[in-house]
Amino acid sequence: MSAFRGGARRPSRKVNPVPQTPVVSVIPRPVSVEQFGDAPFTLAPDARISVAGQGADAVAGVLAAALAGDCGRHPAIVHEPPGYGDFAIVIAEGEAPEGHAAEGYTVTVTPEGVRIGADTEAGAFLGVQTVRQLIPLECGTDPLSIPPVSIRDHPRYAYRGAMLDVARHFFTVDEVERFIDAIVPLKLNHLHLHLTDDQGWRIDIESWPELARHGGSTGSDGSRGGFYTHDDYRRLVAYAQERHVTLVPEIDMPGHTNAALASYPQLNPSGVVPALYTGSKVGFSTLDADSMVTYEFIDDVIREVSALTPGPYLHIGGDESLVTPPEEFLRFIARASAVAASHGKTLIGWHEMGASDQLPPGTVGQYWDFLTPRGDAADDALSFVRQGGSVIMSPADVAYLDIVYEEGDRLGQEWAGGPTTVRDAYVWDPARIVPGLGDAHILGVEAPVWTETLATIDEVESMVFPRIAAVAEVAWSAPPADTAEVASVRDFDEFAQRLADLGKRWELAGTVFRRVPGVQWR
Ligand code: TNX
Repeated sequence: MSAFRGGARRPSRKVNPVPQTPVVSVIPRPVSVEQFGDAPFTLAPDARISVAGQGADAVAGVLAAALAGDCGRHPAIVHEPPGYGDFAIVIAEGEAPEGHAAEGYTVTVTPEGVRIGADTEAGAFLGVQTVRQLIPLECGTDPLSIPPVSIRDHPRYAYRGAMLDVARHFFTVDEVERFIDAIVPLKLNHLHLHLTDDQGWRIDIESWPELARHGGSTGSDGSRGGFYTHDDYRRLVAYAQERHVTLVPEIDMPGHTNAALASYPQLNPSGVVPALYTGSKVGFSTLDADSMVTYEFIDDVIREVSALTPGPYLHIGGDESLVTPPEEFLRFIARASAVAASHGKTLIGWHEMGASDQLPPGTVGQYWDFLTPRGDAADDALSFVRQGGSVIMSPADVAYLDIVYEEGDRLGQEWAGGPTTVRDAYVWDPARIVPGLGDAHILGVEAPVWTETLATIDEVESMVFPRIAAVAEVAWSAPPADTAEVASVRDFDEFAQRLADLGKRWELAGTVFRRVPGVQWR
């Protein structure tokens, strides 16, 4: 690992949490939960799902599928006002908590019924994710009843993401869909796909076919490789879209490009291709900033990927370009980002790209340094804001999902200041990392999983769960009080109780997760 990544072990934090009101067992924690009365909702055999408003049918389908899959119940979907004991999904202006029309929702449970209200289909979809966690685990055998409760909820951040590295080890469309299914209950709404790296190129580029054919033919540790055709990628886009997840494709440059350099001699100043790479080193490859061909290549690649991507964002990497001389890096970023932006997407780049003061308007930075910024990381992150953009927070020592849980773990990496426990992943605040970078300029939070050591989707899940639940709550739920101490922002013990319930749901869903100590798994 490069020296830049080294770092002292994080100091142990004294946790002295603010007392919190009891909540229902939902992750991420809803903004407001009121419990009233004792009489629960009980599902009758003839209960229905009443729908009103644009998009409510689709959301009702999601709820119906959950009730069928989780509980073996089959309520009919009707376009009539709800009767006693029905579910109701209402999408209309003014249903969401005020000021949170985009993704806010309410859920009200009384003996008369379960009502989900939202201004948008996305909000109602998120409400259904909450209702799923309110439904008791034993709903397949016991009567299905839900305690009376009134929930008002909305996200702290608009961008709540996970990143899957499909470049080091390749994962099939089915495997990525399984990953999407597993992150949706956590109200994550972006999936960043790290599509290219030294070890593999995973998206077909029809104008440069060798990228995928040759550059995608292997992966870390000599794994079998693979790539997505345009049709595969469209399938993924549609699957994600139906679940209100936006795909964010990343084409990493100028570093992390050995697979591309190995596929086309003209991308190399020497005209000679390097061998394909299957190791785990970073920072040894670079595109040539001073060659015309480099920008023709970028233009073609970004044109094709942009055309396949309905979402607003396209990530162009920019990280760890350790063999690109600094002046050359700046020339490259200015020119490459202009070419990339010409295809209409808002660009995202790892924070190193902030070294450039020539970024296209609105370019988003992704901060991956530590809770205590080192080197130029804080200034690089602020540079995106100075240039009219915003920042996604992915501090590696808490949000990187491939960092080991405990020293000596078989899977994962150790470079980010020691192991990361679930508590570490939970007790931090995105707005207290880079001085001067507060919520007004934080687009959101993302948890990346890099896959140098993770060869199967089961191995990926065994690293990702449960830590991703902690990061998802950081991304969704504002801290309960305006406290001065970051350590007192979140009550881990209360979170751990909810996590135990979620673990049972993961088990039933077949999601692999790690039964870390400190949680009373059921
Ligand atoms: C850092 S931080 C990387 C990846 C590695 C990962 C391993 C950053 C943007 N890049 O290239 O896979 O560490 O943990």
